[in-house]
Amino acid sequence: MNELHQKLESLKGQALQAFLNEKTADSLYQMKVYFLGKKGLLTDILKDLGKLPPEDRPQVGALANQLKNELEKTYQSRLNEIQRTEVEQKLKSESIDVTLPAVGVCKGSIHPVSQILTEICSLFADMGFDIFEGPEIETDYYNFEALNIPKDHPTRDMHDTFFLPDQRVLRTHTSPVQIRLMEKEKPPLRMIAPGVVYRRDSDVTHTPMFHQVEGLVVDENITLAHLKGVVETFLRKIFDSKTRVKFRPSFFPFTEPSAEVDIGCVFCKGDGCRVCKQTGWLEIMGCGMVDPEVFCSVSIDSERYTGFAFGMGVERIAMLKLGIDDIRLFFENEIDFLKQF
Ligand code: 2U9
Repeated sequence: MNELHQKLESLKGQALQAFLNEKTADSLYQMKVYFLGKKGLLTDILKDLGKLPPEDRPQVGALANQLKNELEKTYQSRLNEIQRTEVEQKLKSESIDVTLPAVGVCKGSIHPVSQILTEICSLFADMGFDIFEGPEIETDYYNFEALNIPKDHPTRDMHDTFFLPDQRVLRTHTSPVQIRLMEKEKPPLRMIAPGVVYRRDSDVTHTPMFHQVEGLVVDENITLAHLKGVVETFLRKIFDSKTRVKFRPSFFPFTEPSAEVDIGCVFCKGDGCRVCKQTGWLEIMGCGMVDPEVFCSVSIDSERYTGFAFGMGVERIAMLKLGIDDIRLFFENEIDFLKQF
């Protein structure tokens, strides 16, 4: 056996061992390139073929070919084996245990703010109120001017308005709905306007978008007594039938006189707690008799007709009814929070 012959035999042993040791198709291929590739060990060994006596060359050449074929075969069968194992492992890991209990399908639920909004609307509907909606993008006229809030009036600051091009705004209250209705319909009117409104404000009790329900009643001989009756009835239905209700004088440009309405604290029942800041009272809504200037904007005769209006924040009512202390929870869409309701 000449030296070349020995080298080929040794390469065969190493290559067979290496092929059997490899565990992945990639590394097996690397090994094939290492031994049998163009720049591999076999090519290297055969470079010395020319140094052999001519009579030995055919025999060694044939041996090299035979070796190459054998190694190719071993490579292929090892590759098949690896691929089969890979498929088997994949099937095993992806197999489905049909005896496992089924994963429950989560049923959605109505958002707490929508639930309270629906409850508010249905209470007013029961009292004979119609429901109207309007656009969320409003003109300066419908959001401010027609409501007796002229340009440069200090109360505009309180509205924290989002301004849009062309004198348009995101409505800061649903009051434009009442203006649009009064332009079209003559009294008697008894309606509420639910919907989203926008103000540039954000903390534990304010979000840039929130829901309001405003109400309006216009007819001959409507008085503050009607306003008090409707507001008290509503609050005792939405909270507790024994809820204490208090009217405090206030100011709004669109109502005169105006009042803010407090209820006895729903948490401490009036004893004083953190939520009511030890006062025993919670501010819940605003209201008043429609200012004659507003009737003038919509050409309703304020000598003949009077009216009352009120407004409330839906999230605030939801927070008090459901015992939630951060308004932002309503808008975070956390399933664990929402599924409690
Ligand atoms: C017209 C005339 C009068 C609607 C009113 C309030 C008082 C009020 C606030 C409650 C909490 C807004 O969401 S809040 O910050 N609203 O206090 N709203 S009277 O008065 C109107 C509306 C339309 C034509």
